[in-house]
Amino acid sequence: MIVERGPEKSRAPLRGASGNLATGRARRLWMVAAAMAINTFLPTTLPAQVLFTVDSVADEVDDNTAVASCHTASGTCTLRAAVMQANHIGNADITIMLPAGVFVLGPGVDADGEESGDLNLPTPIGGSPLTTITGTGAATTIIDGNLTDRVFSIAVGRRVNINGVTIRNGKTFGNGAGILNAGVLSLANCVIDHNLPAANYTTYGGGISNDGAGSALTLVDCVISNNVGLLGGGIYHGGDSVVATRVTFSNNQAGSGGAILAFDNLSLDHCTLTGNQVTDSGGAIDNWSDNAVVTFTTLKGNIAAQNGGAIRNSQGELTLTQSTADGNFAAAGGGIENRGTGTVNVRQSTISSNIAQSGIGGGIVNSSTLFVTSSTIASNSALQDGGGIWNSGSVNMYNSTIVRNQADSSGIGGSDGGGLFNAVGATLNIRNNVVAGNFLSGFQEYHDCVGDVGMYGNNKFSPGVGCIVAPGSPGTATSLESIDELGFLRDNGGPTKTVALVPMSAPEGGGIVSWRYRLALGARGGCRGLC
Ligand SMILES: [Ca+2]
Ligand SMILES: [Ca+2]
Repeated sequence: MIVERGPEKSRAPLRGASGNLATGRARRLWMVAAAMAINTFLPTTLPAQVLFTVDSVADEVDDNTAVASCHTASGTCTLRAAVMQANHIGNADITIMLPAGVFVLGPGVDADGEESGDLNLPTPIGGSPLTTITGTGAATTIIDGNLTDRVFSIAVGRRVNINGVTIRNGKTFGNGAGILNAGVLSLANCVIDHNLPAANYTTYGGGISNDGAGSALTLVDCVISNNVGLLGGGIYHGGDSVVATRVTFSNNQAGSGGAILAFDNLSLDHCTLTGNQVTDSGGAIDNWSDNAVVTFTTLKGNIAAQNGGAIRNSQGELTLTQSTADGNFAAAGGGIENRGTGTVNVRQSTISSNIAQSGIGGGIVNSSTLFVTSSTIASNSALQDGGGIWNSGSVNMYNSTIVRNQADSSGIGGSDGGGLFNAVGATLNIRNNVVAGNFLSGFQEYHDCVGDVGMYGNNKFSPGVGCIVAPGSPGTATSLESIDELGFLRDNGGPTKTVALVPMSAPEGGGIVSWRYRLALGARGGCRGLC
């Protein structure tokens, strides 16, 4: 329980110890220590801490914000009255406790104030107070915009924590139908559901817009679902940072970036992005940031009508580590499209069973810079060229496995590169890779590559099939003894599913552990028996 209290009394700065002062290094160290001690005990004025306990689900204003209590004309404390009073109380940390219930907001318009429509949290009057809104859990405390206005509007400089609530049914002609954040917002144990544009597809950030200098959004243990926006169905991120941990983005819709569209620092860790859809590109993620990091995350069943079923990297740099993109759909680049000036790093990850329904690149389309390290590209399918990867830029692949991908999926012919398609003039280098069991639909033979491939280290291909070795390549290209050496895509103990190479002299998973078996486990990080 937080008790109301005034500012703490200031303390006098500590004085440094008296006595003889050494010269030289010892004296400098003393001065540093003394400065640190003084800094630690500089006079401080902590903001007051205030608790408002909401006792009514009605949407009713505070009847006198000059009086520092949450109070309505009905003699209650409502969510709106508490927020209004938090805005007027000055430099004080406010905690607003919400009971279980559905808090339906009254009508408003995008430009309205704190008295109506969305709940405005403006720039603080002074200082940097923290406003905390705590519900009883997302299943039981629900703040509902009633599809008349957005739900929360947080201005620049405002710090807000929201915990244990559902925010739903926001609707706006502007951005951020659920939450428009220009401040510093942390969300935990939340659901952001079914927030919509008022005009057809003009809203940036159906669920949340995080935009403006200094804006930062942190999400932990949340679900962002069924939101709709033009850019970023779940989240539009044009601000400073978005950090999401254990967040599920599901069934959001947008023009681009079904789950999230990001222009600056983005971190997704242990997240799930599934069932998001776009009419353009980037079924789950559309990245424009120089610092997009996706770790321990699953992207599954996302759909882009154009490119990048799971991810489009439009520019900047996106790193996918220990993650899986599986079963995503697009016209081209069923899993990932990397274009423009973008760089994509795929590390210890699996790109599997993605489909380019009408174009090139079942797993990945790359026209810029792509690095694939200790990863698996398996069972992807393209209607046209490049079942695994289609490249017109620069690709470097290390210790990776490209298997059972399919090009020319309709079998009508004219398309090439079951595993890898390297366009004329493009660069594709592989080091210690297995590229095998790839095929063209309708043909009874394997088809691993089209185009020159730079070979480094030792590389294995389907029996009797190979790639054209780029002139001057120092590495070797040899064939597997049998295609039966390829195990199934499954859990072999790493962070994602992998394809093991089965020792021909023993049953899969047992018997003699040959160099091939070590090779098979390489997608877990090592360079296997090929180094
Ligand atoms: Ca009041
Ligand atoms: Ca408002």
